[in-house]
Amino acid sequence: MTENFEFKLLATDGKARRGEITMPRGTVRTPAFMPVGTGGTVKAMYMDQVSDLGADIILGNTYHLMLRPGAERVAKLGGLHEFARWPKPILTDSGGFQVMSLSALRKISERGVTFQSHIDGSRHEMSPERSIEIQGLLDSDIQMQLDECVRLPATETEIERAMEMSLRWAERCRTAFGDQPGKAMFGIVQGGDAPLLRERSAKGLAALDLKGYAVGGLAVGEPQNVMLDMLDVTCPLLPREKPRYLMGVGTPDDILKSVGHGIDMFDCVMPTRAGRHGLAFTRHGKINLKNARHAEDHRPLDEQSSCPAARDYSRAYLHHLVRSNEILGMMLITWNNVSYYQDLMSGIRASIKATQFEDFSAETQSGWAKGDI
Ligand code: PRF
Repeated sequence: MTENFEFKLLATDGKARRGEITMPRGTVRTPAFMPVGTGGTVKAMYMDQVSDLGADIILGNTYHLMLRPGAERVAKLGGLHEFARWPKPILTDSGGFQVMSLSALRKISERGVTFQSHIDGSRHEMSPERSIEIQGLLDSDIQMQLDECVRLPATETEIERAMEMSLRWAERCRTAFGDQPGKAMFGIVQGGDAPLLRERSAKGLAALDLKGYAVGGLAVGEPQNVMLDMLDVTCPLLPREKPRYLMGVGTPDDILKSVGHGIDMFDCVMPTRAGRHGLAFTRHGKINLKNARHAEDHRPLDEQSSCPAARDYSRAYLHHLVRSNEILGMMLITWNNVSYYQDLMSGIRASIKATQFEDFSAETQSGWAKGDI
């Protein structure tokens, strides 16, 4: 195992890339999907299940963990890996995005963000430096710069102000992070739906020579074609030999298309959140298990899946669990969904290796087109 953080590009197929990030806690095969483990748990799953499904890395949240149980407390308990019993790599989001979407009375200025906790109303401040300090206390392997994400639609003036400030924060975060050979701090491209602002952001960050780059500020209210257009503007301006992470994306279709535009890493609450709401992702598309038509359906979600949740339980039983609000219903459907997402990524990687990404993509999409069966 390496002492350093390294990204190796192993193969390309059109704009799609297959690679490997190596770091002391393990190797991440890309394109990668990171299950979201917000508060130190991938909701409704055991870490062993997450690992067994092929996830090489999970995402944790600065915002949630700083409020509860507190970053200093996690550090005292041996860091997030030890605390949550996930020994493999962890990426932490910086907190700004969650502050803006979850907390009350939030204020953002050049110094950072101030906000009130959504849990107990307590007041907090987070500067770019403090965000990096917290991520260090959590001992996360990939740390994200503090940024400001503007929801779309927004005025160009507003998008530009947030993008320029995020760029200045990237520098402050880089200084605060310093030189940590086995870890990485990623910058985040902002710039909304304005191609020129995306360009300025990507070039500004590329000049900072960071170990990886995220694309933020997308999947925040714009249509999918706008998101993909922004990737087309952004990706060519990012260094080819560094990983690219599209934050908070997305549906299986978003992921497939974004890989086709040059993205290497993803995270999203979709598989876990949908799982808790009775929505299952399968090769044949989404299945809403709340629906009465599953009440006497003997078939499993997918008899060909290697995941017991997909293969061994009838839709009728899953329907019953969901309707009765049973914990096991959430656990089984989340298990199925994370399995589906990890299998999708593994299929994507294999197809890039075989230079058959386009065919894989078309076949996968036509599977979904068969609809809610
Ligand atoms: N910035 C950060 N986290 C994020 C986003 C962002 O723009 C998004 C937008 N899709 C999701 N998560 N820091």
